[in-house]
Amino acid sequence: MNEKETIRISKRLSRHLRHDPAAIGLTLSPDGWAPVEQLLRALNITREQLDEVVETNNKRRFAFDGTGTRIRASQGHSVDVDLGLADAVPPDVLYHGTVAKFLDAILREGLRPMNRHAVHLSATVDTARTVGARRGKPVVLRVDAAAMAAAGHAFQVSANGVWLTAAVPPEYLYRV
Ligand code: HQG
Repeated sequence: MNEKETIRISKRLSRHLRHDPAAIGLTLSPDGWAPVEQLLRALNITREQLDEVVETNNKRRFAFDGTGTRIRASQGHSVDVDLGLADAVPPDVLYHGTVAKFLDAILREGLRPMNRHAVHLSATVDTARTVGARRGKPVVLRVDAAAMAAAGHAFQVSANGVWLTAAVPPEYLYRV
């Protein structure tokens, strides 16, 4: 497949495995898994195409279960799933990429998960900048994750290395 085709399939997977499984008649398990066979039929793609998209995806957004018969998105859901991720000790500092127009609200009320299940945080400034750049000129915030953890806030890390937490109160946020 060419890159355009893999990106097109990846976008469809993101949509249906994170936000709208019902649109293609899919039901996710409570922990977010979809049966691979059913997904292939619904999207009219082959197992080889799916494997290639999963394997080459730049953010490794999707993962198969141990048997290879089920697939799920590793983060980013808006549908009600519980990925069952264990709490993890975050690095002392994490980053969040956003854009200037959200800054006043964020510094006032903190980071909220908006439509997703959790606030998404990055381990590096570079990654955060890329996340913010999806919406315009990126603005990067530093999150004092060590202080949050010490205060009892829980963190999880997704299978593809995105740090997740329920919310970030403003006192832990700093402009980079
Ligand atoms: C902002 C992509 C106003 C927040 C990325 C962001 C990521 C607030 C937007 C993943 C706010 C939500 C998630 C507040 C947060 N007031 N705005 N209190 N709190 N915001 O897309 O972090 O490519 O849900 O700054 O790479 O941008 O899909 O979150 O701009 O990992 O795999 O509200 O999605 O991954 O936007 O991105 P999103 P995000 P994928």
